Amino acid sequence: MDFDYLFRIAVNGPSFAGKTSLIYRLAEDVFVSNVLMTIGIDFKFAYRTIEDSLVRYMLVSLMQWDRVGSERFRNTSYYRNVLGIAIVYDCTNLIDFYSLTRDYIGPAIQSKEECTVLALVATKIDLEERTVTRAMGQQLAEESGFLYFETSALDGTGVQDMLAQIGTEIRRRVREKADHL
Ligand SMILES: Nc1nc2c(ncn2[C@@H]2O[C@H](COP(=O)(O)OP(=O)(O)OP(=O)(O)O)[C@@H](O)[C@H]2O)c(=O)[nH]1
Ligand SMILES: [Mg+2]
Repeated sequence: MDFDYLFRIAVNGPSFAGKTSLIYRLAEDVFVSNVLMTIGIDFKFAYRTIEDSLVRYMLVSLMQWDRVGSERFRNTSYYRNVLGIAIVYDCTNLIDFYSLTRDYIGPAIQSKEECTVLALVATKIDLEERTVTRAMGQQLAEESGFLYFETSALDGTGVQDMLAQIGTEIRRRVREKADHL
């Protein structure tokens, strides 16, 4: 397919957060109820228009290497040539939420490139057993300089809007940079 822009977006976050489910919702508008844990790499394309431009989003999620005990692999080279980083967390998991800064937000800030758009994404907001509130997510995002979104891959809430806003912000920054060349 012909496209005007290619925006590569890394989708990262704790194991079981819902990264793959979010990617499926974005690329195919489905919820796969028996999705398997990601082994190796997981990626799909999603196509959207921003104004008159067709954008191909390459959505990439890597296996959580920490699961196999190799801490040092966490995040390395994950963010090369990436224009957006979405850190996804499960809003019913308070323990994971408290580790986000150390494990994901900090490394993303450290290794991101100049134009990279950073986004914090709460997911599974359809679940009643939610423990991480919107205010908590918003505050963490604000402190860290991230955009903030609330989503459910299950019913689709907030998912398309998240990609549209991230894409619009990437496009703005890429253009701004081009103007300064
Ligand atoms: N209720 C609900 N469940 C979800 C949602 N998104 C994902 N899940 C479930 O949460 C579990 C983990 O989802 P995955 O998409 O595999 O999560 P992941 O972050 O890719 O997990 P790993 O690849 O193992 O790190 C699965 O049982 C999903 O069905 C959601 O929005 N709502
Ligand atoms: Mg996965």
